[in-house]
Amino acid sequence: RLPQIAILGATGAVGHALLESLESRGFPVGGLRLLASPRSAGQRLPFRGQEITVEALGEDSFKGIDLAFFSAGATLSRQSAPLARAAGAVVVDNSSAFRMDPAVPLVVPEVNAAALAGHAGLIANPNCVAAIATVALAPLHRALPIRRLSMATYQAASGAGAAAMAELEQATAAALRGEAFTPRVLPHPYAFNLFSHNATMDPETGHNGEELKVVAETRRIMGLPELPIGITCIRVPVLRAHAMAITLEFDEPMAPERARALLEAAPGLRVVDDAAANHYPMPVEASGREEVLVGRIRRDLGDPSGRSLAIFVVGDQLLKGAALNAVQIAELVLRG
Ligand code: A2P
Ligand code: 11C
Repeated sequence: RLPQIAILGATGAVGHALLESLESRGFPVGGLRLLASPRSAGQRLPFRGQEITVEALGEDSFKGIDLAFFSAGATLSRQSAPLARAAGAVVVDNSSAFRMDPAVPLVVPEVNAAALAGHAGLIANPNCVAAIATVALAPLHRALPIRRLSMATYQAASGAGAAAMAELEQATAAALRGEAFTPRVLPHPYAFNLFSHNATMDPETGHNGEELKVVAETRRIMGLPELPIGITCIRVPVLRAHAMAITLEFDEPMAPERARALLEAAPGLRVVDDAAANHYPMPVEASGREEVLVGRIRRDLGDPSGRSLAIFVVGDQLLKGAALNAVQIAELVLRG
């Protein structure tokens, strides 16, 4: 029997990408229930040549469901996970609700698939920066232990949802017409601008919630609970791919050529590192792609000991940063 599948948050940016990924990967689907808020009930979304009607989330939404993807925010995940579990569904949750719960595996299949063993029917899908970064960090760390990381991110609108993507387009169009535009979704003007990530600031650490999540989740996925990580997260006017400049300090010197060979052989990655053409990873080339792009592989001039490398990593926020990773987790769950 093919699995009965539900998507909570089907009308959102990640919801659409989940439909794309289920389709593009030929995921086995016996039936598909699309769930969203009452605002979207009755809307029809395309899947494998059919149109599926969106239903409002309700008490019985998970009856008969084997596998549920959640992407409607942490509050709804906390409310709906017990309902879906009680109905017998395995939940792959894209929110931050359960990511640091020791009883819930937090999984990037290329990095820590083994963490799925013995899962209790609830699996957390990581923050998009953590998922994309660890695909590039893990193969290097397996070869030579990383002892410290420093990163700056350039994050796309999609991380703030479908409404933020629309706001980027509207704000840019208004700016080109010379018209005023008042931001409604993001806190600052988005056209021809960038700003510190909109997550809530933690006055104690001087870091925002996004930065703290990336630190905690990267440590957990890599199995390095004490790894020192410096980070600055910035929102940039890009639609759907996150970029990150990462400096890695290893226990011993790592030659850039060796790092490149390790990255070329690693799953889920494509090396884009053409110095002659000045061609490196770019959001326009990462958007819509499953692989994470990595390039600018070089010795970090800021560390005279020679133990540090710098890399530039770009991945589709909606695919590897969210939906694709969730579907890959579900593939492993079905395989058992
Ligand atoms: P809706 O489109 O009906 O508001 P995004 O992150 O792109 O903004 O998407 C958020 C997703 O979460 C959407 O599918 C949205 O549905 C869904 N959602 C928001 N609030 C609720 C709710 N109260 N019940 C069910 N789904 C919700
Ligand atoms: C962003 N990464 O780009 C965030 C959004 O941890 O799931 C997703 C937050 C999360 O704004």
